[in-house]
Amino acid sequence: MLVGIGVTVISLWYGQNHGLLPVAASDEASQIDGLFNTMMTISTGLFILVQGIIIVAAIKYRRRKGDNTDGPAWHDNLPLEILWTALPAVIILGIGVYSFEIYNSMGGLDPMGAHDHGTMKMQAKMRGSAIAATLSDMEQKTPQIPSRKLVALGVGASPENEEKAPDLVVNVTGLQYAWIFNYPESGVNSGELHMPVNRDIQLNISASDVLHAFWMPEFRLKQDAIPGRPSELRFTANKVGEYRIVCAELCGAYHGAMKGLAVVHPPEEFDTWLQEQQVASTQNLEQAVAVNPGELSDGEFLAPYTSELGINSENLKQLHPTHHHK
Ligand SMILES: [Cu+2]
Repeated sequence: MLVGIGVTVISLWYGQNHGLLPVAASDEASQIDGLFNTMMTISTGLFILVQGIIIVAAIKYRRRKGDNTDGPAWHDNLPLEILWTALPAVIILGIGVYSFEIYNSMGGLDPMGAHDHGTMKMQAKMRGSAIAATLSDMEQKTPQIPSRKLVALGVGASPENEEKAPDLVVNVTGLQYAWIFNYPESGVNSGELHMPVNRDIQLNISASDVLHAFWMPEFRLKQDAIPGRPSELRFTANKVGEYRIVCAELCGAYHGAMKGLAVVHPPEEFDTWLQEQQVASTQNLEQAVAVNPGELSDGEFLAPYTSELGINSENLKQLHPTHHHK
């Protein structure tokens, strides 16, 4: 009786104080941690019980000096067998139902649901976006809504957010060996995932070459990034700070270096960041246009090469001004 109470108290304490998990930075994380801590409590109890019995038995039933007889032959103990079959079955069933409940409340049972108006509205918006159209091919690739025949992948809207569009959509592309983030509403591209705190965020995840896995340990979220198959993560970051993004699928020689940064801002700070990025990307587009060789005259096009070619600028001016390189 005393031993039972002792084991229970130790297990309950260790289940809450194991210190194995990093900080929990999303609404979803606390639920996952609840499940993990429950399993930790049960495992600690079982560990102490099994190891305790082994140690006690090894001491109590050790061979005494001069005793060369066989031990008693034991077989078939029906009540014991029923107990050690039923107990794990009940525990596993309980954990199964518990984790199913958590997965459901996170939105894991219906990712990219047919009623997900958020994604569809967002994609319609993107098709009309002039900024998105000028982006390079790779970044512009938007995950399509999968055909009904495919199983949708990821974590979708929680049941209470089902009919709501997400506050922010970010397209995530995994490629050897980086994560690229595209904000379809503003046309911003970034190598870091910036987002506002306490907002409903939707990540549309895809890969442009091989399998990757998008893992945010502090958010307790992980989702495969698959070429040709979009997947989704929908969640709420609830702590301002910087967090790791890790590729969790061996994707090539530099897989170990495929890390990223998730930055959770207060909402106003996020808006400022987004505006800064928009300004920066507009400047980049103008620079790209300025060096488009198709728009240069022969003289302008050849000017940087004159010293290599041994031509002076006077000779360049003699070239026919209407002749353009295409
Ligand atoms: Cu990878």
